[in-house]
Amino acid sequence: MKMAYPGAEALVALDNAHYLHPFTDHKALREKGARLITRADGVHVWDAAGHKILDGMAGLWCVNVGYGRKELADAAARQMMELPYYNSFFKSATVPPVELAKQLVDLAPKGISNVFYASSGSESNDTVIRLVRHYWKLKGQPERNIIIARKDAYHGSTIASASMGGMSAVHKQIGITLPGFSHVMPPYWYGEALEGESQEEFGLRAARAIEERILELGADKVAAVIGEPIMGAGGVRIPPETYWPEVERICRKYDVLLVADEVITGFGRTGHWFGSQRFGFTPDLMTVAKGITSGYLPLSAVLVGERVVSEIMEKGGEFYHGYTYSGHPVACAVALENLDIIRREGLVEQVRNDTGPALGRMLQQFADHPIVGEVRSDGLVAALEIVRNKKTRERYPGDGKVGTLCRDICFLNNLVMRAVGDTMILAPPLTFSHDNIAELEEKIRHVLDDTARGIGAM
Ligand code: PXG
Repeated sequence: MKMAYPGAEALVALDNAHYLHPFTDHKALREKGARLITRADGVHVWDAAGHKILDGMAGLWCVNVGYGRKELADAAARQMMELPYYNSFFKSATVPPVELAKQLVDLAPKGISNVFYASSGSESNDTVIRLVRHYWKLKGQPERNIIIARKDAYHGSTIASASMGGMSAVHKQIGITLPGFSHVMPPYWYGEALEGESQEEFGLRAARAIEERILELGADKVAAVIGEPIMGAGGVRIPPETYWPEVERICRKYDVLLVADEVITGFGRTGHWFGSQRFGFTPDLMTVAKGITSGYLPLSAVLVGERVVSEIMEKGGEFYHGYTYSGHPVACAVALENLDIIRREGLVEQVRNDTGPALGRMLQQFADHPIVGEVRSDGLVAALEIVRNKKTRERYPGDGKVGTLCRDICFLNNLVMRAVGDTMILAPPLTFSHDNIAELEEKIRHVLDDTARGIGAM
């Protein structure tokens, strides 16, 4: 194929020769070569061949305000000329992270009063682990060191955050995962409910799996419970409304810290600033990343509640933890401008009252499609689950082969939709308009029909 971007073929060859990509089967990648993305604007990206592609994943769940925002580039350039870098170790601070901390605290649920910065969700979750253990040591209960997480959770790719995550294939590849984590069932009604069990009943049962585990381990051994308000990379699993309030009640009952991993659900994704506000619970700690800068620069943070902060402040003693780029002034300047855009354009309200419900209505039409088992969405995050038998919810054999086929057909139709097994995922930029929803609808119709024909289901 003739490529529109100069030197594209040579670049793809160099990519094959020298670039190890994240989460990639390199043997398979080499057979076809990478798809080179060369520019973007709004909710579309362009590849080297000149295809205009609708980005249904906001990059990787992060480009919340969309592409091509000059304000963000200007904010970065201004800060780079003023002060490109200084650290916040050794009793120093720079201006943007201070201002950003105040804004984050004001946006977060009540009780959150302080911010610790890093550059990625994985690092921030490592910080969560360090903070939680530090807290219980300061409290004189160092034996409280187990963190309960959910199976299929994604908390990052460092050894600690991946051990805390619940992905069995990842654990198998790591070999010896870190001790100190215990995994319980996820709140995945469509996949795990008993026959006739309502969403509400199932939500309570899934929450009580945490209580059972606390009792099994001994409450005096459990430091924290961590969860994504909506599980993202695990397949957009939206918990029943009963789940989080019950998890919160259980954590309070046994005096266990509650941690919300808001890396995906933060900054408007669900039509609320944070997923914990959407589901009505108050975490002691929160991890944020991705949408904090809309992905324009790497930045993450742990938002820390008064319960933990007061212990650290009162007892004193150095917390031996931090990163060179903790509170990077340029990344924080971009985050400040990004929050301004979200507020100025009313994106959170727009998702909650307008485009979120509109996306949900559009997708629900496909619930009748012959290969679609369940359609679920919340704000601008959604999933279409492909099944062989709609009644029994039987999946296709082949461990995600149909999802991969569907994703490849998306590529052919200039749509980015991610596959998790046989579940197709959407998390578009929060600027997604009604026109974009109409464009998406047409593409999804083609993609699902072609996928169904491809597997002989239509
Ligand atoms: N927590 C959650 C909930 C995430 O979704 C991380 C932590 C780790 O963040 P960093 O910045 O270290 O990547 C994530 C990241 C996918 C996919 O395929 C999802 C993520 C990362 C890579 C791929 O859906 N989420």
